[in-house]
Amino acid sequence: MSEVVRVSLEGNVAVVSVNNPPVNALGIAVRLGLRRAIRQAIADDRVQAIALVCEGRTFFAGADISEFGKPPTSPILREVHEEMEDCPKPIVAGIHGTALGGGLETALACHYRIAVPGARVGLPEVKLGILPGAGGTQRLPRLVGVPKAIEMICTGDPIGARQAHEMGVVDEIVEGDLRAATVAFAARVVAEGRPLVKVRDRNRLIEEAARQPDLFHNARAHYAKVKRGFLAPQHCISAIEAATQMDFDAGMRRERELFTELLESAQSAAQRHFFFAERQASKIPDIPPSTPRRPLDQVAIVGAGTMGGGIAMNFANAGIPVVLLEANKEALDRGMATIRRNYEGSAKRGRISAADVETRMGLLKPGLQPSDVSNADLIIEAVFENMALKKQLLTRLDQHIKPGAIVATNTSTLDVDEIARATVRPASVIGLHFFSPANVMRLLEVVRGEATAKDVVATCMDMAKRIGKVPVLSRVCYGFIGNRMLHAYFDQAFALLYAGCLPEQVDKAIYDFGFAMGPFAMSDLAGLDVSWRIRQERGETQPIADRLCELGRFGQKTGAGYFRYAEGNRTPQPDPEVAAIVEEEGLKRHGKRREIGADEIVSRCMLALVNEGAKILEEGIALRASDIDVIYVYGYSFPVYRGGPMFWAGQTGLDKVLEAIKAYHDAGCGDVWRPARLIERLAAAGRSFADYDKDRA
Ligand code: 3H9
Repeated sequence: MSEVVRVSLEGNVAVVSVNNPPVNALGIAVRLGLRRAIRQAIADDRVQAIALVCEGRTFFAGADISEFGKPPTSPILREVHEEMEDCPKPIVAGIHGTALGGGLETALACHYRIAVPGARVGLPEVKLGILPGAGGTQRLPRLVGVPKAIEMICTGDPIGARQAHEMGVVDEIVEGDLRAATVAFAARVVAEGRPLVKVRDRNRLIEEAARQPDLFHNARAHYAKVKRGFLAPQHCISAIEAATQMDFDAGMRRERELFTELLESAQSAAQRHFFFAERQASKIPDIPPSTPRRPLDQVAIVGAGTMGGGIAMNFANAGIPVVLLEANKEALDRGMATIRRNYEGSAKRGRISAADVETRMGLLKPGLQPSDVSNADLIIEAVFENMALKKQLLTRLDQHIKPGAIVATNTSTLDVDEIARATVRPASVIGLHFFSPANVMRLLEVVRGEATAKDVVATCMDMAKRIGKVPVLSRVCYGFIGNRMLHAYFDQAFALLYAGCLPEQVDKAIYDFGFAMGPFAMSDLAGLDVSWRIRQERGETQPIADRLCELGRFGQKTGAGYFRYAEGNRTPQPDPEVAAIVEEEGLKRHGKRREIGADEIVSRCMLALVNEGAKILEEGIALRASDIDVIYVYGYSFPVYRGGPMFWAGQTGLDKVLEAIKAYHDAGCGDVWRPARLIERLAAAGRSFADYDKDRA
């Protein structure tokens, strides 16, 4: 018997136990082992039923994603499932942890399913740009009905065991020892002479759906809107529809065709890249996982403004006590009231309970004295973005901060090393760049200064996950990874305005590419006054933006910026007043205007990101190209189905990328177009950013 799949006999029940750490992915060794185990149990006359369980932290978490893109090895999962479903002896799946994707499909091929209360089940394939390709689109609707199957498969979100039980996915919830319960359930099935229930034979719910053709039409329209640009949800709906139009075997063949189309698509390649990129981002080559962590039981946030309040909520949400500090009582009261209002809003929308509001507020303690930070293991300053102010504040707090505590600065641009040097503990200082709104955005740039100790970095990477963030490490430079690249992107967005575009044209091209919004709607949302003030401090000008600010057009908050906004409406409306300013400034700069198509808009904005990203990589600011992708997808709404800017460049081809960058450079489009040496080197060697990441792993 293969090492990963073991069979033992308990009474008349064969226990098939799988152990393929870390998540029992259904790779070839597991598939072979499962098939052999089922055949062995069928052949053994002592066996009257089979209990299928997994060891370790979870039931099968799905097919082995790292096998995708390689030639399929027999037996493929659906072939194993056929043998399981046709097995003349009942098979009972005992589920703990997460039964996901191929894992849930395996359970659906069993005759009965039981689960522990904490288990979760789901078909998350859509998040990898594919569909459940081992019968999930054919079996799930037969069990739970088409509308619920569409929702589970198209969102990919898992459900808890209790809900799965109510929906009929799971037959029974069991407490205590799952292995023993699964064996007992299997023995009971035999003793009671219960039938072999094959999901494939249950047709009532899909026949019902076949009489409602609007169901599929409406689902297609809904997911075209909420998953704009994604191919997979539409294919998922087609596969489920097939279950209502043809018999089970034909439906399985249709599912396979649609699965293969998606698996071979650029979108799936991008989404699978992103799955691994996200997990890779928390690995830091010179900081081994065994690095000891500092304790983190109490946090202090200094500054109760929008940012500080949002940051504090993350910790309270995770059950970590927080002291929220302000210089004066009014600001503190205002900050606390805003947090309460946010929580109450969430409770009204049903996201949390009224009791949760009180529990979380109870974890937030207001403070006015510097000494209030003295019990904190982590102090995060979130005061106004000003170097002198931040240094002064940390110097004042120094004497109250306990030895070993971590001091974090929430800055999006300032030099973390300079801030660290102003304290008596530079090794304990780190940058934590939260994105706004800080209680919502998942990205956290963790900025490692030259003196930051390794255990401080390791503790902060862990802390980020504890509060539900996706941490990505950056070294120190102006704007770190995300905003430094954004600077190059905006440089091009403005260059396009001067050359011939209007804001709505640039935004439409970027929106159609897949971003949640274009650069100018984004500026209007963030507020134009912030960058205006920074430009003034740095002695820089941006005539179009400056003129809008001089007119008091600060974006959505003033009802006008690059666009106009009707009262109470956030939809950007093109504004002739802006068009006049853009045209005038464009003519001043170039003497003429030209027609610019969507392709050029996208090419210039994306290649600016890629070129700057490559410079960031070669300077060692980012560890990997894939880290940059994670930052752009989570922090800047880059479409995940394109994998992130660096992956997109790889799919475009680095030779073509370089050629276009050189052409913009030669056309005098600015220094931003000096090609990154890394791109030149990789393109010359016919290599990609993915190769670069692999070399450094
Ligand atoms: C599918 O099933 C297709 C079928 O319908 C059709 C087939 C024909 N494969 O996330 P973690 C690795 S598609 C390979 O940090 P957690 C992961 O890379 C699949 N590797 O742990 C990481 O490796 P490393 C549908 C996988 O506790 C390590 O395991 N299923 C897979 O935070 C730990 O992962 C899914 O999409 C995999 N399937 O979360 C579920 N899964 O340590 C994907 C994980 O080297 N998985 N790894 O970085 C998850 O959502 C989470 O991993 C899970 C655990 C919730 C299970």
